Amino acid sequence: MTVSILGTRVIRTEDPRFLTTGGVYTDDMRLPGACHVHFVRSAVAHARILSVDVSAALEAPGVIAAFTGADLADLPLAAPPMPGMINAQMGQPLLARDVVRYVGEPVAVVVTEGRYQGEDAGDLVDVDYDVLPAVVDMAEAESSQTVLFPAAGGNVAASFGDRSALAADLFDGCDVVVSRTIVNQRVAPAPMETRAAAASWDEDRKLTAWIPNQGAQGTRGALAGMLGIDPATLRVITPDVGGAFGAKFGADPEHAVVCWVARQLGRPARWAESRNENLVGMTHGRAQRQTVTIGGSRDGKVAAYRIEILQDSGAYPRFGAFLPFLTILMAPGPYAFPRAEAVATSVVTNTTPVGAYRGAGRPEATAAVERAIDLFAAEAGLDPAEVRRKNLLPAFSEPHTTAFGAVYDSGDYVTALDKALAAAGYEDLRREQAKRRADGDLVQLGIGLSCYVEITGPGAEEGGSRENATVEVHPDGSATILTGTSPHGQGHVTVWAMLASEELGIPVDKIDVKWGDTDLIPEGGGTGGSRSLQQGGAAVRQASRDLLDVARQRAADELEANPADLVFDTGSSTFAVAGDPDAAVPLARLAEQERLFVRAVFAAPGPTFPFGAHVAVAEVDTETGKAVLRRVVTVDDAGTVINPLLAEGQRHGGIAQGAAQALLEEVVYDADGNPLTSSFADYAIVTATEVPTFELTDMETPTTYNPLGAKGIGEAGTIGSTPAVQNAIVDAVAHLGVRHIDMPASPRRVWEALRAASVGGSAPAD
Ligand code: MCN
Repeated sequence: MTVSILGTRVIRTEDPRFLTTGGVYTDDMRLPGACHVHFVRSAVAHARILSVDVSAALEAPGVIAAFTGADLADLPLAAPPMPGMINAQMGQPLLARDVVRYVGEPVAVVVTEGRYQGEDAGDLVDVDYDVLPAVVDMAEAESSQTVLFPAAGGNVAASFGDRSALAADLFDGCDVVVSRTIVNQRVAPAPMETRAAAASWDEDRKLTAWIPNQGAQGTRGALAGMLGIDPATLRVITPDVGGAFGAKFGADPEHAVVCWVARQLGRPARWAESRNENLVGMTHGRAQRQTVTIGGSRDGKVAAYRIEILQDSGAYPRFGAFLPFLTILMAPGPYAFPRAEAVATSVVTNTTPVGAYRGAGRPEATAAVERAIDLFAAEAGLDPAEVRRKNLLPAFSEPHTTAFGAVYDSGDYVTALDKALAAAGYEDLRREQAKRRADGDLVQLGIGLSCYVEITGPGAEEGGSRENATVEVHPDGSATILTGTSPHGQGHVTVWAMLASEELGIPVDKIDVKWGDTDLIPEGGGTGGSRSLQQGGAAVRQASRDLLDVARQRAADELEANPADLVFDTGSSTFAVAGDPDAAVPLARLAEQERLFVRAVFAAPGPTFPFGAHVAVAEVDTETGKAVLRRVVTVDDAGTVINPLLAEGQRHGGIAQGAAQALLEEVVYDADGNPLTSSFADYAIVTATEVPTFELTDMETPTTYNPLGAKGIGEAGTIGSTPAVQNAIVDAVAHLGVRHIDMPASPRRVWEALRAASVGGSAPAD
């Protein structure tokens, strides 16, 4: 009997290369004769450009050329996504033309023979700015006299729902009603590999662009749009990618400029940004201000919930302007609230554009509702675990449609919560907390909970719900898979090989996986929204099975047998006539005369909804305000898990990133729109010292939406952990009168909240 490889901890086959010779990233690509592009970026947040003088830069050593917005004036503006939903008048020129709208906006480029010459020459570009008032606070953007795009008629990029239609009687009959404005702060994706591009045009005017991205096909479309060229004349290649976290989907104006420069100068061009550029130039994430109101009975049953969202889109609406759509879709989370309302407005401000960042809209929904539940529990004087249990949807295996139109495929939220509480030893933790409170310890203990459900593989918004895969078996017994997904740390090479190996019996280490070359794989949805396994992996399985059908026919011809009489033995990867093992032919031999390959497309009937529960334990020093995360215990149910090692890796990374938002990370601007966090000295990116070892509990509730039974796991950890950690910190000082602390819970914020509570007020909102 052959033992299934699925569900086993196969070690990542990607790693030997990364751990020995290292990856080959865009900046490592050899491109003989390439010139280097250096971006001159705006030093002011909002200004009219009076002039850009590149003459001194042109005299500097190594300078080949310099270009300004005027040189690219005939190129289309980079259009906001989601036409019809987001104000189309807010497009971005590839290089600023008349106005700059954020610090870091590309204004000019200097092209040099050597990379470092560009840094020096860039300083010689003289930009004359007529500085305008900057809109930095999203709450001021809506009513501000300063309008970023006069043609757009205001600073609103998008509206979701009708604010004037909010029900006046939503909370009627509630014994307890709490309302609070909370901040889901702006964070930086900060992948290890910053943005980069290399571009080369051949004699037939065909462009090849090497770009670190999350889907070469989507990047091709975005680049073609910005360059005003036919996508068929463009080949995008994805070298190794050092992390992306949602921020490398599609293409940025800088990528298009590098391609344009290469065409203009008739020689290859390349660019790799510095960390400083990355922190101000790459899209940021989150950036919502949420007003939550929750009401219900004194015994803890919630009757109504409302969330009003203000989304900061940054200077040019990108995916960030659309985030509230997903936040609203997931607003009630796993709860059975009888009444719920949600509205949102996305505004533009003079800050770096906001885009997708791990979870993209769903962590914001979870953070809001999980804070709201805790506020409600505190007001009613109830245990937050009990309030959650009372309001969670009961287990269901048939699709459940929410008030906001999400169709949850399957779920068992109460079991997830109970498992997490049991694994954490919840009762013991509460006892320990009670003791420290009674003793008046300086260091208090906080226990934070969060229950979540999220959407994965959400459809066209993040790459489409269809995915293709081609599987080919070679005469030497090896196989190749072509996939439309685009791994950048998720381990698709290992898992796609496991899926094909399971069907074909070819060992995992003899299966090669290719992606990220639009000439080789013209179609694909890429990797985002934790869609890859449930759609791309399902396509690999389908292609493998279809390939066996083709091979069976060939084997039947060869063995002069009826196809139905053949048995495929995965152990030996061989077809044999049933009852006559001597009449056999190996799969590999069937590829000798004619290539043996099949392309399959898997179309998912809909997105899937992974869920879970997190328990965080934090200690807070009540004198200094310093919070330390002691434990994170999680249940993350992603349906059937194909490789537990990889799924756990995704959970670990996700939990750390989510905890980082609660504890440390925040992009900060001053009142004039100057970024104050443009290096890792100021942007407190999480490290291993700030997080404990995570305690993971398994739970698998398979979905019927794909033959693997799998839901996504790539973002779950981030979604669950942020509110659990935030709630733990608030809980540690709740007995001292603190009800809320905005993220990140820096010692200063915690200390201020404690001080405000001790003088009878509430924490200052900042
Ligand atoms: N997996 C599994 N069983 C499941 C679900 C997933 O074995 N039930 C495995 C998959 O085979 C895959 C991995 O877990 O190897 C993640 O799969 P999936 O949940 O389908 O997510 P994607 O591969 O589509 O990854 C996208 C997701 C997103 S949206 C972000 S953002 C993110 C993330 O993955 N960015 C990452 N994880 C990241 N990890 C790294 N190292 N770097 C990033 O930039």
